[in-house]
Amino acid sequence: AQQFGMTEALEILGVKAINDGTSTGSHHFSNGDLIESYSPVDGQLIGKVRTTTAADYEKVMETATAAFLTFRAMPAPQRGEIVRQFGNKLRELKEPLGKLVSYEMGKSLQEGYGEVQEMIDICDFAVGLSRQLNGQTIPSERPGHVMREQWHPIGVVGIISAFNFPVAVWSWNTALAWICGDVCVWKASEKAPLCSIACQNIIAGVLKANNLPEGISCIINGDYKVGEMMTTDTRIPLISATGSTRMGRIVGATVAQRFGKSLLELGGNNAIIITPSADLKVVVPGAVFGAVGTAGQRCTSTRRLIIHESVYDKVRDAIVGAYGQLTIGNPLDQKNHIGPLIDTDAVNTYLAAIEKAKAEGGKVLVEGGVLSGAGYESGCYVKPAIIEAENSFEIVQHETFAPILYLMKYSGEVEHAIALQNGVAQGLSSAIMTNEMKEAEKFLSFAGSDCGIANVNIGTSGAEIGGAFGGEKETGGGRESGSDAWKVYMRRQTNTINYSDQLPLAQGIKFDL
Ligand code: UN1
Repeated sequence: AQQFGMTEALEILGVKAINDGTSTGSHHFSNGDLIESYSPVDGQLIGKVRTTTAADYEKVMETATAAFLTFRAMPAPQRGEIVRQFGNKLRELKEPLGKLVSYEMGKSLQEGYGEVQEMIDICDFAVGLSRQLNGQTIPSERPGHVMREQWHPIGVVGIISAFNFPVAVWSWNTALAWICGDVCVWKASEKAPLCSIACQNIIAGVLKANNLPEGISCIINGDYKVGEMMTTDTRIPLISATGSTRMGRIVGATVAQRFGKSLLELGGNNAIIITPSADLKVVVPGAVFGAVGTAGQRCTSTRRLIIHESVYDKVRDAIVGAYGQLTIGNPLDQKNHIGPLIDTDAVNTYLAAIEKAKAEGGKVLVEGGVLSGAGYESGCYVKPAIIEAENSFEIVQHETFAPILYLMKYSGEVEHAIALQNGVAQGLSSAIMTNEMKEAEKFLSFAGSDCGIANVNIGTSGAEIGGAFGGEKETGGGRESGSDAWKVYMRRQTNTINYSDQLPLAQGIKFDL
């Protein structure tokens, strides 16, 4: 594989270090203030991006709504061809884009590449799906009648994404929305704006090469006020938002107020149940990657280990031992397992959570703390911590976006562990480590995990795109990505067609004239 330096990667992606926010490729209609993007890796300014004003937003929406009229008329498999070309471009640009993700967001380079791979995968999935947007035929109770269901493009899809997956979550939405015939307006996180410009540049090139309107993919930049322009806009029938439960509560209520649809993918508080028969060879890497991968900033990150008392000491020692092997540092250096948190605010939240856990009676097993000195100048590097805690602690009930892992014991049957696992307000991801078939099946049954994702003998994070992704309760209930998640990007229409000469009414109603 070719190796690019960071400057070269930024240049290839059209986001070469800039100071005035004007040379950001196809980032149109932005005349607002500048957002500065500093890398948590080295604290350096990567570039500046102009935010979207209300007037800019109107231009974006005009472009998007006009593009929808063209795009919805294009046969779905031809739209699939556009997504195929986009996926191929991503294959070509996997290295520079993965690098930018790693540099702007701070996740390890392996995970940066993994994120771009997730984009490629969803494109492949969407291409196949573009020939399978099938409706059903339904038997009619009336003679000479037939019923049918059709799926039509829904319109402009508003996407709000978080800093932690600055490119993949957008593509889960867009790849499906595009084959469905929708156009997209994306408000990326103001903490990773250059990633959004890079993605926009890539798709803009594909659209241009195919003589398609640029409004098929639009971006708007800025803080929550820019997001509000979309959530209150009746021209946007669907808002897909990923982020905190606090944000989702506001977005969901605002969109519901105007009878829009929302797809919410919010906080998680994911646990792994470790039973007496669990295989430590699987438990240790599963739990450790889950807890420290992306520095604990995935919505699927493992936050709690619920361990059977009979194996508690053995499992605790193995996990604590594994933490001793972890290297923290520049995520672009593949020797390091863990990069920085996104910013110093996140560092403060992490420190406060550790203090809170201690104040509530938690026992620190692996000490946290902020790293300083050479290589840690950005002030965003922290040590992953392990704390023995009770599920009922207030802090344990909350999602802290940082590498803090809470350990707790259960005794007796697996039902007790399931009750603890379900005993939080969030419902995204969950896992059980067991070699007992009955325990695994109980965990997966209606009386088992209440999460949208429930795994056996793998951790809580790192879902493949083929399955529907999302969760219940405060996680928001939305499903993105695979399975039949595409249906939310379309509007369903039920048709009844009469091919007889009579007009019999349904339910046997007589109406004689
Ligand atoms: C997220 O953290 O918002 O399952 C998405 C995972 C990744 C996606 C995480 N495929 O961990």
